[in-house]
Amino acid sequence: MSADCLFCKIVAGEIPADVVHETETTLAFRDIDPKAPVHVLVVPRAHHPNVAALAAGAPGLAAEVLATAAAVAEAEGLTGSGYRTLFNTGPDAGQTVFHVHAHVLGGHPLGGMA
Ligand code: DGP
Repeated sequence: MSADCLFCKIVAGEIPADVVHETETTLAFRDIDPKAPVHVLVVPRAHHPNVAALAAGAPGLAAEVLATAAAVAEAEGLTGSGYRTLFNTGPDAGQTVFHVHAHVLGGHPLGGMA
């Protein structure tokens, strides 16, 4: 756990979240400011600041985050219509919480990438 990390506090249960899926190593919860009908964040329980650090330091855990994202999409009924999984990395991408998280977005047409 990293001090003053919002998502570490959610993982620890110190801050409430609408959890939709969890595994031994990952947690998935609804985004507080959803950008689509389904907007779920998937985090590893362990603190890594971004996806590059996660992939370099714990590639198996990176795969588990992606597997949880796929399980969330399945559970939310998105696999037929499609969905988007994305990681923002750094300020130019709009990353605001520096505990790596996959956004899982779907439930309506998402349009092209910016
Ligand atoms: P990003 O911009 O990629 O760092 O995404 C951070 C997301 O985290 C953003 O979509 C809003 C969400 N978020 C921020 N604070 C909270 C919170 O306290 N609870 C939940 N569930 N989501 C949060």
